[in-house]
Amino acid sequence: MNRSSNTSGTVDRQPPAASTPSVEELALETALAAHGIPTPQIRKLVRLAAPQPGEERAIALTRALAQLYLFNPLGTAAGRFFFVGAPGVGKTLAVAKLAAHAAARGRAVRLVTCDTSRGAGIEQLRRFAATLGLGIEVAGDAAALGAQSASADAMTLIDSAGINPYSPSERAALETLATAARAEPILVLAAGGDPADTVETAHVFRDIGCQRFVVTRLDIVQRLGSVLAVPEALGIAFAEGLSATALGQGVETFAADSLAARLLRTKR
Ligand SMILES: Nc1nc2c(ncn2[C@@H]2O[C@H](COP(=O)(O)OP(=O)(O)OP(=O)(O)O)[C@@H](O)[C@H]2O)c(=O)[nH]1
Ligand SMILES: [Mg+2]
Repeated sequence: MNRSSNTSGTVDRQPPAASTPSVEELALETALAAHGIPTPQIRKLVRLAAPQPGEERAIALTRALAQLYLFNPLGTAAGRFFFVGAPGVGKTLAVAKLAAHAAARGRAVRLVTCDTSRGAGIEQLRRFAATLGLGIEVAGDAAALGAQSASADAMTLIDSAGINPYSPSERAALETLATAARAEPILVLAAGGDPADTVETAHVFRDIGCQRFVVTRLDIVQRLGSVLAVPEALGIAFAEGLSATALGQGVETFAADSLAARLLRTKR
């Protein structure tokens, strides 16, 4: 309710007159609504993306996204990264693709898996690694992960088994592994699906310590509502976006401008 005072000193209880949205605001609203982004988030983005005179829509949206969300890619950084997520979201492929990306840019890469409950998990990573001319290390439990040697100059990517985020015992087991690994947990999320479901899942992994997330399946999903809902609700940072099954392709460093281009479905 608008409680601004008027000239007689009493409080004016009239609601503010709704301003008519401009053509530009309507066009942006329509583009964002097509992604299934919830209305309050659209309103916020449209408000922050009010274009300066002569400014392109993509530039204005880039400004709004940069103001609202964090972008913090892994790139080729040295360090230990522990990839976590629900079953089948693309963790193993993400590990392999990010390894290929970093190795192609000269970074030493170590590949580790603790997904030893199924032989298939190990073999899948081993096959990807062989394509890259790398071996893999198998560390099936907290003790083995904890006993791994450190290598300050390498990017060490650790694959894990998918967990049911609603299972307290699976969550606790994953947290134990992540702690033992002395690694930053990175959430892997598949694009598409219901925004509320995605946020609930992401919330569980945020509580395990994930501060950034990698998005998979951008090649086969058109709507980014569920992806946008995660930083909006949880404040965690966009890292990379993945959009191909081939190892050497489709690693996108998320940034406000590339995300704006995707949201407006324009080619960059
Ligand atoms: N088109 C496309 N397919 C993907 C992408 N990421 C993963 N996939 C496919 O999704 C399936 C599952 O990928 P995995 O990497 O095995 O998923 P995961 O999370 O490791 O699975 P679990 O270890 O069983 O939990 C595979 O068929 C992948 O090829 C992507 O970005 N685009
Ligand atoms: Mg896997």
